[in-house]
Formats: sequence, structure tokens, C-alpha cells
Amino acid sequence: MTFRLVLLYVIVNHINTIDFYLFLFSTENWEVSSPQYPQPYPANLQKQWDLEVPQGYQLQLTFNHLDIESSPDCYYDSITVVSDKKVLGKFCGRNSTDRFHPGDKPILATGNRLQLVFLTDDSNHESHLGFTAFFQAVVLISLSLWMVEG
Ligand SMILES: [Ca+2]
Repeated sequence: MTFRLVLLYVIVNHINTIDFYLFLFSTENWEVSSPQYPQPYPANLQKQWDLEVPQGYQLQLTFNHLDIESSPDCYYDSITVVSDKKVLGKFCGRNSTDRFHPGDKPILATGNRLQLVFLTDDSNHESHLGFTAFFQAVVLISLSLWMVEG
């Protein structure tokens, strides 16, 4: 697996140390999409995906496109993102400005696994397309450098 390096931030401390926080993103990534995407998704779905990246990394998921029937609290149709039995988000809607839409903000799992649960009710009248997303392996590295005064 190859990685792309992203420098997050640098902190210069008073005690002559510099802390670097770096993210390594795998250049390889994997796709996951709703059934029949980019055709409208079927009704009465109850589908789960168990996503996984190699151990020692954190899984990061990013939605490229999400178009799921909008309803209060995504009661009718929803995609739920679960990490370590904790719900990180429950999404629906069509536009990134919609209340329950994830936009293109990445979602970081606490570990190397993430579950997606896609539930749809008994209709898809407006022919919503569902979702397509990609995930990658991420590792956060912190480094401290001590400055020696000469
Ligand atoms: Ca529906």
C-alpha cells in the first residue's frame, strides 16, 4: 500500500520542542455504492456493508454523492454509519445543504472497520439514486523535535 502525506499542523512549544502532526492517506481507495447505483435504489432494502482496511490504520469514508429520500430524522430511507457499535451519522437528503446530508466531509472511524446500514421503506417514488462513497486507510503520526540552543 502506498501513501500520500498530508501535514496537518505544527505546534512550536515554549519548551523548545516542535510537534508535527501528519496524516498518511492510502493512495489506493475502495468504492461502495447503493444497489443499482446510478439507477434508483429498490424499495424495502435492509442492506449492510462491513468495510475494513488493514489493521493498524483508521478507515476514512467520504461520500461522493448521496441522494436518499429526505424525511424527518431520515425515518423513511437512511444510510447509517457505525463505528465500534457507535452511530457516527444517519444520513438522507439530496443537497449538501440539507439538514441530514453528509456533504463531502470525510468520516473517520475509530479503528480499521466501519459498518454501513442502508434502509429503505416501501417506495421510491421520486427515483432517488442512493449513494456512492469511497474509503481509504489513514494513519495519524505525531513527531516531536527538540531544538538545541547553540
Ligand atoms: Ca422511500
